[in-house]
Order: sequence, then structure tokens, then C-alpha cells
Amino acid sequence: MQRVTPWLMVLFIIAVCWPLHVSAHGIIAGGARVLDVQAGSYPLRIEVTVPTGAPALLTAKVWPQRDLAGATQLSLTATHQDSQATVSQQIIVPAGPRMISVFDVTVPQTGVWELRIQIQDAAHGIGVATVPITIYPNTIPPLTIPMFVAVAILALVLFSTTIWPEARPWVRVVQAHSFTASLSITVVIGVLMVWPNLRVDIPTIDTTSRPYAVTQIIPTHDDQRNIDQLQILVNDGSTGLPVDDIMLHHQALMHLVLIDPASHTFLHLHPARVKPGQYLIDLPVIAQGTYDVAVEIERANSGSQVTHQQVALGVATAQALPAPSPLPATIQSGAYTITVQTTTPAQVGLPVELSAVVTRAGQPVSALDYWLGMRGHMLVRNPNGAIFGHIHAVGAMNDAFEPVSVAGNHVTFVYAFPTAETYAVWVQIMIDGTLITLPVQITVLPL
Ligand SMILES: [Cu+2]
Repeated sequence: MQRVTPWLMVLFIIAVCWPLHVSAHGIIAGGARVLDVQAGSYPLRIEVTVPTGAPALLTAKVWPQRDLAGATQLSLTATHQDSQATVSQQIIVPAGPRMISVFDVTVPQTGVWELRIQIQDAAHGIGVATVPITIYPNTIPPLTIPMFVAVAILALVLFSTTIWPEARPWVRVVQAHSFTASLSITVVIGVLMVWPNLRVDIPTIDTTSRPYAVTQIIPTHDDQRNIDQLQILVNDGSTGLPVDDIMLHHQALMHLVLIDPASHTFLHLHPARVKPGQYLIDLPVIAQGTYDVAVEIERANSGSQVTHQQVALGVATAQALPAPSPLPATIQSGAYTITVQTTTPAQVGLPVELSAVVTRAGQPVSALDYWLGMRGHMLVRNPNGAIFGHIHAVGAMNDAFEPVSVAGNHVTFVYAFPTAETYAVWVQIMIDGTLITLPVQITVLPL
């Protein structure tokens, strides 16, 4: 029994200390990220699963969010920033309903890679989106090596006392000290691993905010496809260099909202990153006018930022859209009928509840989809554009790649309008994979 007890102790300590750093490591490095982006005329949902260490398999799922116009070629090319090494794969998707294409490429080295995702069909030409990713090397957690050395010494001491019961006194002293030291180290490191809050947190990342980015919106025209576009340049407010530390937020790198002064036209788009600090988006045909273009981005270690620019856009022949409907509003969109109303009249500074209820052929729809991680988005704008808000539907977030639909036929928003005037409000919901935008107006009463 005397010989067995120390071994049981060693096994116990190893068992207690073994698994935790492994799971923690997996969460920090790698993992899947979902983003929505518009490449050419195709809204795409992309899921990139970034491995840790290399060579390793990098998986990307690409899912056009509208039906394909004819057979379509999808390609993914990954280029290493330093060595310019490339790996690529092409998939031909037959014409028909939207489907998910899965790319698997083996990346040979760690570091920063740029994924170039291209979609090309006969009718709409080429759309491109690039996404920068980082593959971190596999590293051993800093406490692992001292932990294993201490456990090895502990085992050695226990082994020597077991096989050498008649050892000389000085050997006993060495054994006793080694035992005490290695046991102490093992217990301390074990506790640190088991109880992460005890760790001394040495900041290794820059926790200061980055300077604001400066955006510049330039109308362009793709002559080959005869499509108006917006080019968005993002530069650092301090150095003037292109900004390329933009993080995913609300499932996109950049959200662009375009509204005309009378709040009749509303577009919510996700420009594609073309190269560092440069984004591009196709525009639909819109009436001629000066539009307020809002760009929402989030830099690493900083909060989100919204910039505005007035841009002259549109074609003279296009008809202006009608004014948003006053509440309560019943709006027909395809087969769906949506009723938008508030539970109480809106008053300055008081939270008001606004709901959108969806029926089809007189019956409540069974479920609504998540879009950009939420069941609904609401954008509000006052007449002069000084107040511009983006509100999420009440409920939990979910940024899964596959369409998540939640039972029920209504979404609810809560917002306190800050001024007594008539606001334009756009509610955006997704049903059966189709995005529906509901333009309404709310007159806010003084208190
Ligand atoms: Cu968006």
C-alpha cells in the first residue's frame, strides 16, 4: 500500500492538470466565421473555417443568396501575403436554385492569407470578394513545459524511493527536496490551469483604440456590365494608409446604407473587399438625386464607426419610389402580407414597441429566418438625416451559416425616438431566404 499511494497521487495530479489547456487553445486559434457580402450582382453568404498550424485544410462554404443565372463558376484562390504562394479550387454549379458549394484547399504555411472568392455566370459577369484571414502556428501553452518537467521529476523521485528503500541519508534528503519542489510546482501550475481567473494576465494585444477611419465614396461605372457602382476607400485617420484591420460585425465587414433626402429610396448593402482599404458594390437602377450614403465598419480593438457622405447618383429615367407608408401599414411583398404597427403612439423619449406580423394567403407564416445574425433589423432616420439609428429585433442573436428559422410570424423592436418629428423607418426581415424591406413612417408626438 505504501508503494502504491505515491503513484496514485501522481496519476491524480496528471488527471487534474491534463485536459484544460487543450480546449482553451482551440477556442483562441481557428474556428468558423460567417459573413455576408455582395460580389458583383450576387449576395453571398460565406463561411470560412480557419485551421491552426500548417499544412492544414482550409474549408470555405459559399452560398449565393439568390438563384443562379445559368451555369456558374465559383472559384476560391488563397494567396499568402509574404511568399505569394497560392492554392485554388474551382467548382461549376449547375443552373437552378441556390445551393451551397464547399471548397477544401490545403494551405502550406501559417501567416496572413487573402481568400479571393469569385462568382461568374454568363449573364451577370464576374463578382469578386476578398477576405483576409490569419493562420496562427500551433504553439505550446507557456505552462505546459514546466508542468511536464515537474511531473517527470516527481515520478522519478517516487520511482527511486520505491525501488531503493535502503538509500543513504543524503539520497533521502535529495529525494525529499525534489519531491517537495516538484509537487509544489505541479500543484501551483495545476491550479492555474484549472482556475483561469487566477492567471496573471499580461496584456499582449494593443488595447488602445485605433484612430477613426476616413471613408471616401466614389461613384464609378462598370462599362462592360453597364452597372453603376460605388467604390469605398477606407484610410486611417492618422497615417492616411489604407485600413485593413476591419473586423466582422453583424456578419459583414462593411454595411452600407443609401437613403435619398426624402427617404423614399433605401438600400442596405454589403460591399465586397477588393483589396486593403478598398471596397466595391454594384448599385441597382435608382432615381437621380443626392443620396446620403452611410458606411458602418468596426476596426480591431475599436468600436463601430458610421461615416456619412452625400453622393450624386442615379439615372434620369428611373422613377422615384413612393413615400413610406404611415402606421399602421399593411404591405404586400410577393406572396406575403406584412402588418407593421406600434402598440402605443410614439412619444419623444419613451420606448415604443413596433411589430411586424407576417401572413401568407390569410394564414400566419410558420417561421421567420435569421438575417445578419438577428431575426430583424430596423433602421430609422429623421427628416434632416441627423438621427440615424440601427436597431435589432428583440430576441437572441444567431450567426450560424445555415438558415436558422424560428417558429412564429412576428418580430418586435423597441426604440425611444429622441425628437418629435416624422421618422422614416425601414424594417428588414427574411422569410424563406428572401429579404423583405418594409418602408414605413412614424410620427413621434411631443410629451
Ligand atoms: Cu448590413
